[in-house]
Amino acid sequence: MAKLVLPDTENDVTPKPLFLNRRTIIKSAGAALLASAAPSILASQSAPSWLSQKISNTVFRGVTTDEAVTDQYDATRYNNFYEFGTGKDDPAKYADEFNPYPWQISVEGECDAPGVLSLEDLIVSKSLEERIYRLRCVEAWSMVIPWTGIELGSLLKRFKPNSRAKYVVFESVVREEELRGQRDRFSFIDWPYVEGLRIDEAMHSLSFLAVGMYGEPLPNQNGAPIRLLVPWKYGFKSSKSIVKIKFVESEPNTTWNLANPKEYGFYSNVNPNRPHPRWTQATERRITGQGKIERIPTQMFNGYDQVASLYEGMDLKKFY
Ligand SMILES: Nc1nc2c(c(=O)[nH]1)N[C@H]1C(S)=C(S)[C@@H](COP(=O)(O)O)O[C@H]1N2
Ligand SMILES: [Mo]
Repeated sequence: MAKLVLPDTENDVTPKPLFLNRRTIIKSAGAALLASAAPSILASQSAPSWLSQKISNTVFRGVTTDEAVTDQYDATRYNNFYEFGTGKDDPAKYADEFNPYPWQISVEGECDAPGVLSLEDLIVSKSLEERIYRLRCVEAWSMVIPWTGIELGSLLKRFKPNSRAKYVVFESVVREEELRGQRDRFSFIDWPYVEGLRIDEAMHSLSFLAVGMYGEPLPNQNGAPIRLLVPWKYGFKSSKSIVKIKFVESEPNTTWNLANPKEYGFYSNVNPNRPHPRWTQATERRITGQGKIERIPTQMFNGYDQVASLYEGMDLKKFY
């Protein structure tokens, strides 16, 4: 974490209203101030202008929280994105080796209207919303991040999943030339990075596809140009840089479950009562910025109780 500590120019955490204010101020003050006030996020500068504009014009906030929002600096410098390497600072360090635009997503499997769509096809006609979500990594750190995007379910419906569509699989990008983690022959991950949800989880209104964060297009290190957010599950379920969505009939194999089935289950709902075999999940280290880290209790479903009905009658220690 030491690398993330900024010069102590601001006190403690920036409360949300101040954060939002600052963003408005930064925006209206033009590029020069932007460059000095916020460390530049070069990766997002390759995003097409229609996308930047659509994101920065988004005013509707669908979901929010009273908690302090994590500084943009930290949320874009301390990442897990093994395609760039396993170090927390690898994704930001190597982000500009990846050129996500133009982008296509293929939607296939058990559905009546499969297709290959460009990012424009998916996003242009939709109205975006901002959602401030807690992100709880299975490693027991967490952040609070404002994302811009669309509900996953609203997008999935368009492809008309059929009655055999019981699960949805998400595949991340494979580009060995651009993603140095995929060139690493000692990598324990069999690329692509694959994740999945049960169809009712995918259709839940909290499941979200983001194209932006902090009012800007996603930086490459955070999963440009489009990534999933499933805020009641451990962070690794929130796949980055998605190229394929597939409707399937049976529970799919997923990257972390394959890597270590005892430690990482298919469901991976945030659960303070089920310790990871090597550490407790009862608490987490909340990263807010300026080097401030607070140890706080972890909440069941990461505090998103509205999903509890999805798991009625299931033993969540068995289906971890
Ligand atoms: N394709 C892909 N998606 C991924 C990962 C990854 O390594 N590859 N890491 C996951 C993990 S472990 C976490 S905690 C979150 C981190 O998201 P962030 O870096 O935007 O905070 O991304 C998830 N999505
Ligand atoms: Mo994670």
